[in-house]
Amino acid sequence: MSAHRIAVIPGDGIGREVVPAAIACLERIAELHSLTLEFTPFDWGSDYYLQHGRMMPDDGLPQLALHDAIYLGAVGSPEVPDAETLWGLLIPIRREFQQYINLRPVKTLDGVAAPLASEHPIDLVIVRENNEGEYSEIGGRMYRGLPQEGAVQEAVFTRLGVSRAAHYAASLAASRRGRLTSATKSNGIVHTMPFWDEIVAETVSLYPDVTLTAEHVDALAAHLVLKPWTLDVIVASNLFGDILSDLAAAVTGSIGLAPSANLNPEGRYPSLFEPIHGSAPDIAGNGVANPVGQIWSGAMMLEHLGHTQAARHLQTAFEAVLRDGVRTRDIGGTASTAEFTEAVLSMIDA
Ligand code: GGG
Repeated sequence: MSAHRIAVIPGDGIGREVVPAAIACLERIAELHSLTLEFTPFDWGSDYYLQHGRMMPDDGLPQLALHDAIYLGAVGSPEVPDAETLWGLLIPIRREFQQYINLRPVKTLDGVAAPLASEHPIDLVIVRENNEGEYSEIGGRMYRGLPQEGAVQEAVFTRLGVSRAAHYAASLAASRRGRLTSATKSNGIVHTMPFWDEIVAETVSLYPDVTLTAEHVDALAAHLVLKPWTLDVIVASNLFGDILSDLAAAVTGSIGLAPSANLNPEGRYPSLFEPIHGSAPDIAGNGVANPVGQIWSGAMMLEHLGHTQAARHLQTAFEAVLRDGVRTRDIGGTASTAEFTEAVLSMIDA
């Protein structure tokens, strides 16, 4: 079995706590399934920025290109301007490696109370367009400091970008329950959203087994809170997908639970795996962060690398630990990150 080279960027805050926890689990799984996972750590992030004035070195992207996958913790620090942390690291990686799909599965997990979703289990996937849309560098500030000061921010939607996200989402829906919901806001956003709607509808019409519903993002947010179990696959723009996935994860109990895969579906470039949560500076350093989102992202990485059985083993292990009642603070328990991780390691061996 050939080795997989994995670039590891713990990043900031709790990223530095949950990444080592998840790597311990991945190493144990690798050992049991005779896989060779070579983890190469990169100390990039906000501390690197404070020392060097950038989030990663100039040759950061070429260094990452030498790997089969990238495993990221979190970025964000109160000491670094917000936009630097994303535009100096995460967004260049997503763009350089054509990771145009951000896959964000959300489901209820036994042992985790989800008061808003107690009636039926939730099992949905958000397909977020990951390379364009509202995440755009086009715009500017004018008349700084004057009463007439203003800012302009453009959103960019292309036929290529929207249609490939819609294809991916439709094909995923066809392999699941056949229901695709598109997040729109074409009543308020009069150019890009009608364009999004047209291309999504055109693309999904090629999938006869998929039923498409367009929902305004505000109504969809309410839908996610009130009847999330009726949703199957959601396709959304970059910003809408980011917001909806935090909301959906919170509905299942905590944003600490949810994983994500930033995929280059063609496999031409490395894909990146990260939990959806951020660096949580308010709890960083206390050893209490929930490592589930990071561990689950690791299972998605194993699946992507072609190791379905190993991925399932990891997934069933952390799910069994939750079912047994071992819980971190964010989901009503008392377990530390280390205690939860120990429980997962024992479950892997069981
Ligand atoms: N775990 C990844 C992370 O640090 N996320 C923080 C964040 O704000 N991400 C924005 C995004 O995914 O676009």
